[in-house]
Amino acid sequence: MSHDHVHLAPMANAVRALAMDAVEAANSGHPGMPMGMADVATVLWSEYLKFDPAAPDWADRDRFILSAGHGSMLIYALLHLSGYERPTIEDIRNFRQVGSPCAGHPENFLLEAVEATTGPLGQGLAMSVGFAIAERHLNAVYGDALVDHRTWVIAGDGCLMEGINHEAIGLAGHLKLGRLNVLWDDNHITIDGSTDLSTSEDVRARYAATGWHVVSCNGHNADDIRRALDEAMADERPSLIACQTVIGKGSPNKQGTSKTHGSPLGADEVALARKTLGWDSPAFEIPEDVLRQWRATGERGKQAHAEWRERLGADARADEFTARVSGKLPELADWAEYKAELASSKPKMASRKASEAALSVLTQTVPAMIGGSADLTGSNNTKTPSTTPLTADSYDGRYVYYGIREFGMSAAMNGMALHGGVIPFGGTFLVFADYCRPAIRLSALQQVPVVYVMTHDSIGLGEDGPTHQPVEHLQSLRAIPNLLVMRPADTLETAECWELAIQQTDRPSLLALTRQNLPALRFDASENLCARGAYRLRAATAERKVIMIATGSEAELAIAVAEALEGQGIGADVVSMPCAELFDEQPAEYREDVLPSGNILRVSIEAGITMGWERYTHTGGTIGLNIGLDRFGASGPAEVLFEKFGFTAQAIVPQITAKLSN
Ligand SMILES: Cc1ncc(C[n+]2csc(CCOP(=O)(O)OP(=O)(O)O)c2C)c(N)n1
Ligand SMILES: [Mg+2]
Repeated sequence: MSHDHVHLAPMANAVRALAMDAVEAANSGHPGMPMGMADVATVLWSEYLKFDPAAPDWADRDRFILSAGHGSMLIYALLHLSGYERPTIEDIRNFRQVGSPCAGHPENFLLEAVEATTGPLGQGLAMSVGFAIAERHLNAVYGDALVDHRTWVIAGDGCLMEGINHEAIGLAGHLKLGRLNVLWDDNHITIDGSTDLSTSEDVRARYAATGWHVVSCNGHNADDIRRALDEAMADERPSLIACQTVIGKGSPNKQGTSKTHGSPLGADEVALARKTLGWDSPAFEIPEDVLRQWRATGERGKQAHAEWRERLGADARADEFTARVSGKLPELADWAEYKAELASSKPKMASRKASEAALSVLTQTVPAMIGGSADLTGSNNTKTPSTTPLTADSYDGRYVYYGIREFGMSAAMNGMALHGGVIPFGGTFLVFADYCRPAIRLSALQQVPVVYVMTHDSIGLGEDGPTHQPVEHLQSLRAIPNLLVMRPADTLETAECWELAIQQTDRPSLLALTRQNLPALRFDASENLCARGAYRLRAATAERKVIMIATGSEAELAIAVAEALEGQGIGADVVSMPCAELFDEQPAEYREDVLPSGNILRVSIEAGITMGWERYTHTGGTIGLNIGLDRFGASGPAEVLFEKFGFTAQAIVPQITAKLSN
């Protein structure tokens, strides 16, 4: 490679200038990180990264993830300078303003070339592990000609200090993801000041201990950066490249201090930095020769992209590959038959088993599905005959043993989904949704169709006791926008929910499934009623006085209650509500039909907190009844617990009749 040493410094200074000027204009933002990493990023983008600014969706591009998302101006500057259509210089002038795609932190849904939403420290790097898994898997399936790219990450001290970093690098080291290269902005500074305030960890030793290759470089010396990048690319292991940098490099009075981390430098200091850097262009103006140099960096990728397109054109599986990376599902062969069979055979089984049965059919027809579990494979029932293990020796496998790394698993699944070409699903106990909640939130924010398989969804798990019994989880997950929380009531509903989950293109789904057996409740598979979110499972025979709304294992109970009420001449509907979010999206007439307004008592039944159920039960002047569990559970057999906590017809019927008579 021939390197034009002379021009790298002005190119890097263009990044610095845009960063400090945009932060100045917004009067908020983080200039330190982009200024400190400008040299490293310039070498990476101009000589190593495989990208084509004209085709941000090119399937075989290298992925660049700015895990240190607070340094968002770095990626905005790189994208603009190298010639992407967006962000424009106008977008950058409007950094951090409503309507600009240059948001405070990089958002994958605002700029096509932003691969992942970052800012919650540690998660960008952890998602990158998923990107790297997806790349190796698709490479194993489609070969070097179509899939052969790297995942580059810029991470800060914060990303490496967060607990999730341990999970992420452990998984990456174990899977020997050699195409994952992490550039660590090793600047010894965080918000509070020197890293000496809070850590004395030997980060390099920790990475080495988890199977990573570690190399260091002077992050302000282009030759040294190249040496380190070359070494990282040559090594078979994932690499940590510790780039020794000075935060805010170029700001004469503030560089090297936390003052540059998250505040504008101030007009005077910006002027001094211009002098120091030898940068005399006005704010937001890039000298033509520097811009030309930057625009030329896209040429390498343009060429590579053209060659790749030729290979794709000649590939027998071109159509299949293109459909797959664009997220198109194949025809679900045998699926209608499968559901019809459930409706007629009326199996009694736990919904986790029902999920396994559905998955067995789906994973056979949908090769993009990659499963896994955080060490609860036998409990979550996530493994099927079609999903052989994905290991360092066989990336073509489709089942990841994530280990006891719920957060790492979930972040990796986000990365896999963002990469494209794979549909990740992974399991743990519902109670441990808390261990991965920040990643579930990012699935929803990033609009990716990850599927969370969360079993042991109530006190119905029994003997493991309150540490393992979710109580507040369902409602707290329903509080996350853009997440479908699904709690099916029987095998058919479970199949329907799975069908819906894999059909989503821009939101994640979470299936809450039972450990204990459930009877079949639905005997007609002609329409996917779960798609409505809620539907009338049982219609009142006597004059309707009560509507019970139940989810999952409590649907069976609601039917028992309804039958007891009918015995007293009280007509009772049972509405099964597997997915409140989907119900809320239904047209008003449908919702009115299922939950008619007027003087009918509404009762919610769910073995979890009642908070939130008032939305469906307290309407039209009627205060309904909420049957739930507003306390922690207890250790014991499931049936005993349901009885103890009032989940029986005997306990519920009198509450309803009392309510009706006053
Ligand atoms: C999970 C999480 N916790 C806290 C923050 C707030 N925060 C943003 S940047 C930062 C310091 C990060 O330090 P470092 O990664 O070294 O960045 P540098 O100061 O070197 O740019 C913190 C605490 C965050 N964004 N995410
Ligand atoms: Mg730092």
